[in-house]
Amino acid sequence: MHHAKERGGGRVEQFCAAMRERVVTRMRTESELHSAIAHDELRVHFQPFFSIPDRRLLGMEALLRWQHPQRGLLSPEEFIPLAEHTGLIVELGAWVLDASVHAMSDWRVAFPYATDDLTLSVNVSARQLSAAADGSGDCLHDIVNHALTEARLPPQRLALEITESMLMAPGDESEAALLDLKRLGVQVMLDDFGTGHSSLSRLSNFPLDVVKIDRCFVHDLGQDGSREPIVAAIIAMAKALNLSVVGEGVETEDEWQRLVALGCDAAQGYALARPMPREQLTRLLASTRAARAA
Ligand code: G
Ligand code: MN
Repeated sequence: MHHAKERGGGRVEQFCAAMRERVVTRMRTESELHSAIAHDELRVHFQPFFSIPDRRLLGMEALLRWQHPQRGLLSPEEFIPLAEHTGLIVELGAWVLDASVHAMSDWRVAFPYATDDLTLSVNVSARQLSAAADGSGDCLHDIVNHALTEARLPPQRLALEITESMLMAPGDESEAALLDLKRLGVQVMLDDFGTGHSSLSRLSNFPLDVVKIDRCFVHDLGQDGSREPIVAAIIAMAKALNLSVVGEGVETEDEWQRLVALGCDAAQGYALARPMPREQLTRLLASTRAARAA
Protein backbone atom coordinates (compact mmCIF):
# COMPACT_ATOMS: atom_id res chain seq x y z
CA MET A 1 0.00 0.00 0.00
CA HIS A 2 2.64 2.36 1.12
CA HIS A 3 4.55 1.73 -2.10
CA ALA A 4 1.55 2.20 -4.38
CA LYS A 5 0.67 5.49 -2.75
CA GLU A 6 4.22 6.70 -3.11
CA ARG A 7 4.29 5.77 -6.80
CA GLY A 8 0.96 7.52 -7.45
CA GLY A 9 2.07 10.67 -5.67
CA GLY A 10 5.33 10.51 -7.61
CA ARG A 11 3.47 10.57 -10.91
CA VAL A 12 1.46 13.62 -9.93
CA GLU A 13 4.60 15.31 -8.74
CA GLN A 14 6.40 14.46 -11.94
CA PHE A 15 3.53 15.90 -13.92
CA CYS A 16 3.54 19.10 -11.86
CA ALA A 17 7.30 19.40 -12.19
CA ALA A 18 7.05 19.00 -15.98
CA MET A 19 4.33 21.63 -16.17
CA ARG A 20 6.34 23.96 -13.98
CA GLU A 21 9.34 23.48 -16.21
CA ARG A 22 7.32 24.24 -19.33
CA VAL A 23 5.94 27.42 -17.81
CA VAL A 24 9.38 28.50 -16.63
CA THR A 25 10.94 27.77 -20.07
CA ARG A 26 8.18 29.74 -21.74
CA MET A 27 8.58 32.70 -19.41
CA ARG A 28 12.33 32.65 -19.84
CA THR A 29 12.01 32.45 -23.65
CA GLU A 30 9.57 35.34 -23.58
CA SER A 31 11.87 37.59 -21.58
CA GLU A 32 14.87 36.57 -23.71
CA LEU A 33 12.89 37.31 -26.85
CA HIS A 34 12.15 40.78 -25.49
CA SER A 35 15.87 41.54 -25.40
CA ALA A 36 16.85 39.61 -28.56
CA ILE A 37 16.69 42.73 -30.73
CA ALA A 38 18.75 44.84 -28.31
CA HIS A 39 21.28 42.00 -27.95
CA ASP A 40 21.63 41.71 -31.72
CA GLU A 41 20.55 38.06 -31.73
CA LEU A 42 18.07 38.22 -34.62
CA ARG A 43 19.09 37.30 -38.15
CA VAL A 44 17.31 37.35 -41.49
CA HIS A 45 17.94 34.49 -43.86
CA PHE A 46 16.86 34.68 -47.48
CA GLN A 47 15.38 31.92 -49.60
CA PRO A 48 15.46 32.54 -53.36
CA PHE A 49 12.56 31.70 -55.68
CA PHE A 50 12.89 31.02 -59.40
CA SER A 51 10.95 31.36 -62.63
CA ILE A 52 9.56 28.29 -64.39
CA PRO A 53 10.80 26.82 -66.68
CA ASP A 54 14.07 28.76 -67.03
CA ARG A 55 15.07 28.85 -63.32
CA ARG A 56 15.90 32.53 -63.42
CA LEU A 57 16.18 34.17 -59.99
CA LEU A 58 12.98 36.18 -59.36
CA GLY A 59 13.50 37.21 -55.78
CA MET A 60 13.96 36.07 -52.21
CA GLU A 61 11.82 35.56 -49.13
CA ALA A 62 13.09 37.01 -45.85
CA LEU A 63 12.94 34.43 -43.05
CA LEU A 64 13.58 35.30 -39.41
CA ARG A 65 16.07 33.30 -37.32
CA TRP A 66 17.06 33.76 -33.69
CA GLN A 67 20.68 33.17 -32.79
CA HIS A 68 20.01 32.16 -29.19
CA PRO A 69 23.09 32.47 -26.92
CA GLN A 70 22.55 28.98 -25.42
CA ARG A 71 20.16 27.16 -27.72
CA GLY A 72 21.79 27.97 -31.07
CA LEU A 73 20.02 29.06 -34.26
CA LEU A 74 16.25 28.82 -33.68
CA SER A 75 13.75 28.64 -36.53
CA PRO A 76 10.54 30.69 -36.48
CA GLU A 77 8.34 27.73 -35.44
CA GLU A 78 10.22 27.75 -32.13
CA PHE A 79 9.42 31.33 -31.18
CA ILE A 80 6.97 33.01 -33.57
CA PRO A 81 3.88 31.47 -31.91
CA LEU A 82 5.05 32.94 -28.59
CA ALA A 83 5.79 36.28 -30.26
CA GLU A 84 2.29 36.25 -31.79
CA HIS A 85 0.74 35.41 -28.45
CA THR A 86 2.52 38.17 -26.54
CA GLY A 87 2.25 40.80 -29.26
CA LEU A 88 6.03 40.99 -29.56
CA ILE A 89 5.58 39.99 -33.22
CA VAL A 90 4.80 43.61 -34.04
CA GLU A 91 8.27 44.70 -32.96
CA LEU A 92 10.01 41.64 -34.46
CA GLY A 93 8.11 42.09 -37.72
CA ALA A 94 9.17 45.72 -37.99
CA TRP A 95 12.76 44.65 -37.39
CA VAL A 96 12.62 41.99 -40.15
CA LEU A 97 11.11 44.47 -42.60
CA ASP A 98 13.74 47.05 -41.88
CA ALA A 99 16.68 44.62 -41.98
CA SER A 100 15.58 42.87 -45.18
CA VAL A 101 14.59 46.03 -47.05
CA HIS A 102 18.03 47.47 -46.26
CA ALA A 103 19.74 44.26 -47.43
CA MET A 104 17.79 44.39 -50.69
CA SER A 105 18.67 48.02 -51.16
CA ASP A 106 22.40 47.29 -50.64
CA TRP A 107 22.24 44.43 -53.17
CA ARG A 108 20.60 46.73 -55.70
CA VAL A 109 23.45 49.20 -55.33
CA ALA A 110 26.16 46.51 -55.49
CA PHE A 111 24.64 44.40 -58.30
CA PRO A 112 22.29 46.63 -60.31
CA TYR A 113 22.01 44.29 -63.31
CA ALA A 114 21.41 41.14 -61.33
CA THR A 115 18.88 42.71 -58.96
CA ASP A 116 16.91 45.32 -60.90
CA ASP A 117 13.70 43.31 -61.25
CA LEU A 118 14.03 41.06 -58.19
CA THR A 119 11.31 41.03 -55.52
CA LEU A 120 11.91 40.84 -51.79
CA SER A 121 9.07 39.11 -49.97
CA VAL A 122 8.45 39.49 -46.24
CA ASN A 123 5.96 37.55 -44.11
CA VAL A 124 3.42 39.59 -42.23
CA SER A 125 1.21 38.35 -39.40
CA ALA A 126 -2.35 39.31 -38.55
CA ARG A 127 -1.20 40.99 -35.34
CA GLN A 128 1.06 43.32 -37.36
CA LEU A 129 -1.77 44.19 -39.68
CA SER A 130 -4.14 45.13 -36.87
CA ALA A 131 -1.50 46.87 -34.74
CA ALA A 132 -1.85 50.60 -34.06
CA ALA A 133 -5.62 50.31 -34.32
CA ASP A 134 -5.28 49.86 -30.56
CA GLY A 135 -2.82 52.74 -30.28
CA SER A 136 0.22 50.51 -29.76
CA GLY A 137 2.88 52.05 -31.94
CA ASP A 138 2.93 52.69 -35.68
CA CYS A 139 0.65 50.96 -38.13
CA LEU A 140 2.13 48.59 -40.68
CA HIS A 141 1.56 51.09 -43.47
CA ASP A 142 3.81 53.64 -41.74
CA ILE A 143 6.43 51.03 -40.82
CA VAL A 144 6.62 49.78 -44.42
CA ASN A 145 6.59 53.27 -45.85
CA HIS A 146 9.35 54.39 -43.52
CA ALA A 147 11.55 51.36 -44.30
CA LEU A 148 11.10 51.80 -48.06
CA THR A 149 11.81 55.52 -47.95
CA GLU A 150 14.85 55.17 -45.76
CA ALA A 151 16.32 52.38 -47.89
CA ARG A 152 15.18 54.04 -51.14
CA LEU A 153 13.64 50.81 -52.33
CA PRO A 154 10.90 51.16 -54.97
CA PRO A 155 7.65 49.83 -53.40
CA GLN A 156 7.04 47.44 -56.34
CA ARG A 157 10.22 45.56 -55.33
CA LEU A 158 8.66 44.58 -51.99
CA ALA A 159 5.98 41.93 -51.52
CA LEU A 160 4.11 41.30 -48.29
CA GLU A 161 3.16 37.66 -47.68
CA ILE A 162 -0.16 37.30 -45.91
CA THR A 163 -2.23 34.22 -45.10
CA GLU A 164 -5.74 33.34 -46.22
CA SER A 165 -7.26 34.06 -42.82
CA MET A 166 -6.14 37.69 -43.12
CA LEU A 167 -8.36 38.11 -46.18
CA MET A 168 -11.39 36.63 -44.52
CA ALA A 169 -13.45 39.38 -43.03
CA PRO A 170 -14.55 41.96 -45.60
CA GLY A 171 -14.97 45.47 -44.29
CA ASP A 172 -12.93 44.95 -41.13
CA GLU A 173 -9.94 47.05 -40.13
CA SER A 174 -7.36 44.57 -41.44
CA GLU A 175 -8.87 44.82 -44.92
CA ALA A 176 -8.60 48.61 -44.77
CA ALA A 177 -5.00 48.27 -43.57
CA LEU A 178 -4.20 45.91 -46.47
CA LEU A 179 -5.74 48.24 -49.04
CA ASP A 180 -3.69 51.09 -47.55
CA LEU A 181 -0.54 49.03 -47.95
CA LYS A 182 -1.50 48.13 -51.49
CA ARG A 183 -1.83 51.82 -52.30
CA LEU A 184 1.83 52.27 -51.33
CA GLY A 185 2.58 50.21 -54.43
CA VAL A 186 3.85 47.02 -52.75
CA GLN A 187 2.87 43.57 -54.01
CA VAL A 188 0.75 41.23 -51.90
CA MET A 189 1.30 37.47 -51.95
CA LEU A 190 -1.11 34.92 -50.50
CA ASP A 191 1.10 32.48 -48.57
CA ASP A 192 0.46 28.77 -47.83
CA PHE A 193 -2.54 28.82 -50.17
CA GLY A 194 -4.95 25.90 -49.85
CA THR A 195 -4.47 25.21 -46.15
CA GLY A 196 -6.64 27.98 -44.72
CA HIS A 197 -10.27 28.90 -45.11
CA SER A 198 -10.31 30.88 -48.29
CA SER A 199 -13.33 32.68 -49.43
CA LEU A 200 -13.17 32.64 -53.22
CA SER A 201 -15.11 35.90 -53.35
CA ARG A 202 -12.42 37.57 -51.24
CA LEU A 203 -9.82 36.16 -53.58
CA SER A 204 -11.34 37.81 -56.60
CA ASN A 205 -12.15 41.10 -54.86
CA PHE A 206 -8.90 41.80 -53.14
CA PRO A 207 -6.03 43.21 -55.27
CA LEU A 208 -3.54 40.34 -54.86
CA ASP A 209 -0.48 39.80 -57.04
CA VAL A 210 0.74 36.29 -56.28
CA VAL A 211 -0.60 33.02 -54.86
CA LYS A 212 1.88 30.65 -53.19
CA ILE A 213 0.70 27.04 -53.29
CA ASP A 214 1.30 25.44 -49.89
CA ARG A 215 4.07 22.84 -49.86
CA CYS A 216 1.71 20.07 -48.71
CA PHE A 217 0.21 20.07 -52.23
CA VAL A 218 3.61 20.15 -53.93
CA HIS A 219 5.02 17.35 -51.78
CA ASP A 220 5.32 14.09 -53.74
CA LEU A 221 3.89 15.65 -56.87
CA GLY A 222 4.82 13.20 -59.64
CA GLN A 223 4.96 10.24 -57.19
CA ASP A 224 1.53 10.54 -55.68
CA GLY A 225 -1.06 11.61 -58.26
CA SER A 226 -3.76 12.47 -55.74
CA ARG A 227 -2.77 16.09 -55.19
CA GLU A 228 -2.05 16.95 -58.80
CA PRO A 229 -5.65 17.96 -59.65
CA ILE A 230 -5.60 20.40 -56.72
CA VAL A 231 -2.39 21.99 -57.93
CA ALA A 232 -3.73 22.15 -61.49
CA ALA A 233 -6.93 23.79 -60.21
CA ILE A 234 -5.07 26.37 -58.13
CA ILE A 235 -2.89 27.26 -61.13
CA ALA A 236 -5.94 27.54 -63.43
CA MET A 237 -7.76 29.70 -60.88
CA ALA A 238 -4.76 31.98 -60.38
CA LYS A 239 -4.36 32.43 -64.14
CA ALA A 240 -8.03 33.22 -64.56
CA LEU A 241 -7.68 35.87 -61.83
CA ASN A 242 -4.53 37.24 -63.49
CA LEU A 243 -2.35 36.28 -60.54
CA SER A 244 1.09 34.79 -60.69
CA VAL A 245 1.56 31.35 -58.98
CA VAL A 246 4.54 30.12 -56.95
CA GLY A 247 4.87 26.45 -55.91
CA GLU A 248 6.35 26.21 -52.40
CA GLY A 249 8.46 23.46 -50.89
CA VAL A 250 9.93 21.93 -54.06
CA GLU A 251 12.25 19.24 -52.69
CA THR A 252 12.78 16.98 -55.71
CA GLU A 253 13.44 17.22 -59.44
CA ASP A 254 10.18 15.29 -59.98
CA GLU A 255 8.15 17.93 -58.17
CA TRP A 256 9.85 20.67 -60.20
CA GLN A 257 9.08 18.82 -63.47
CA ARG A 258 5.38 18.46 -62.55
CA LEU A 259 5.14 22.19 -61.78
CA VAL A 260 6.74 22.90 -65.17
CA ALA A 261 4.22 20.59 -66.89
CA LEU A 262 1.29 22.16 -65.04
CA GLY A 263 2.30 25.67 -66.15
CA CYS A 264 3.18 27.08 -62.73
CA ASP A 265 4.99 30.45 -62.97
CA ALA A 266 7.62 30.09 -60.27
CA ALA A 267 8.94 27.80 -57.56
CA GLN A 268 10.69 27.86 -54.22
CA GLY A 269 12.13 25.00 -52.18
CA TYR A 270 15.12 23.12 -50.88
CA ALA A 271 15.73 21.47 -54.29
CA LEU A 272 16.31 24.93 -55.79
CA ALA A 273 17.87 26.84 -52.90
CA ARG A 274 17.73 26.70 -49.12
CA PRO A 275 17.28 29.74 -46.93
CA MET A 276 20.75 31.28 -46.61
CA PRO A 277 22.49 34.02 -44.64
CA ARG A 278 22.82 37.41 -46.28
CA GLU A 279 26.52 36.93 -47.17
CA GLN A 280 25.75 33.74 -49.06
CA LEU A 281 23.07 35.43 -51.13
CA THR A 282 25.52 38.24 -51.84
CA ARG A 283 27.88 35.63 -53.34
CA LEU A 284 25.03 34.18 -55.40
CA LEU A 285 24.20 37.63 -56.81
CA ALA A 286 27.87 38.28 -57.54
CA SER A 287 28.03 35.06 -59.59
CA THR A 288 24.76 35.93 -61.37
CA ARG A 289 26.33 39.19 -62.44
CA ALA A 290 29.42 37.37 -63.70
CA ALA A 291 27.23 34.93 -65.64
CA ARG A 292 25.26 37.75 -67.27
CA ALA A 293 28.32 39.73 -68.17
CA ALA A 294 29.95 36.66 -69.76
O1 G B 1 4.86 29.71 -44.26
P1 G B 1 6.06 29.99 -45.14
O2 G B 1 5.87 29.47 -46.53
O3 G B 1 6.46 31.46 -45.13
O4 G B 1 7.23 29.16 -44.49
C1 G B 1 8.55 29.28 -44.87
C2 G B 1 9.29 28.16 -44.17
O5 G B 1 9.35 27.03 -45.03
C3 G B 1 10.73 28.51 -43.83
O6 G B 1 10.96 28.20 -42.48
C4 G B 1 11.56 27.63 -44.75
O7 G B 1 12.76 27.22 -44.12
C5 G B 1 10.63 26.47 -45.02
N1 G B 1 10.91 25.84 -46.32
C6 G B 1 11.36 26.45 -47.43
N2 G B 1 11.52 25.57 -48.46
C7 G B 1 11.15 24.36 -47.98
C8 G B 1 11.11 23.04 -48.56
O8 G B 1 11.46 22.78 -49.72
N3 G B 1 10.66 22.04 -47.74
C9 G B 1 10.28 22.26 -46.45
N4 G B 1 9.84 21.22 -45.74
N5 G B 1 10.31 23.49 -45.88
C10 G B 1 10.74 24.53 -46.62
MN1 MN C 1 6.11 32.75 -46.64
